[in-house]
Amino acid sequence: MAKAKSKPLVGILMGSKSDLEVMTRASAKLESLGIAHEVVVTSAHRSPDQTCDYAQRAKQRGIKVFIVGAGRAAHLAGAVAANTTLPVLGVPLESGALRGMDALLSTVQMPAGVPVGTLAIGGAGAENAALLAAQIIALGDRALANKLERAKKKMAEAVPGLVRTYPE
Ligand code: RP5
Repeated sequence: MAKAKSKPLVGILMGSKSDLEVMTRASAKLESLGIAHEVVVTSAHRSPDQTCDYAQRAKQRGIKVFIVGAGRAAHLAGAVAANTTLPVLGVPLESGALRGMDALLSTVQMPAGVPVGTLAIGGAGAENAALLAAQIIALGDRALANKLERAKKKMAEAVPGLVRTYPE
């Protein structure tokens, strides 16, 4: 019998199909942790109604956290945050002449009252957004919390420490 599909806990949103390659890092990290999620392309500027509708309906559909990537005049994370009380993690993406600085400033400079937790520009930000989303979900999920603790230990073990002394 086919395994029942789990309901998505994380909504990964991005402003354009051109963001997909970088944002796939968030999806891959969630997949490696076994966290059900969905990936949606929707734009604050090109499809504002669709963005608003998705953000407003997400909570009742069981979504716990949003990860939102956008480049240039990146308003998508802010537009989602304006329409939900769920945590929104923003990933500024590199696109165009300003190489992500534009998106970083747009994403990070939210006015008081509408929070967006802003990650690093690009792939590292996408991956860390997935880890942060996992850490938020793990507050109510002991098995996931254990998984994250094991991964952190493994990461520390892979750092070599002392590699050379001089004189030997
Ligand atoms: C933003 O503009 C998107 O998030 C993307 O990073 C950037 C460029 O989009 P395209 O013109 O490639 O669709 O809204």
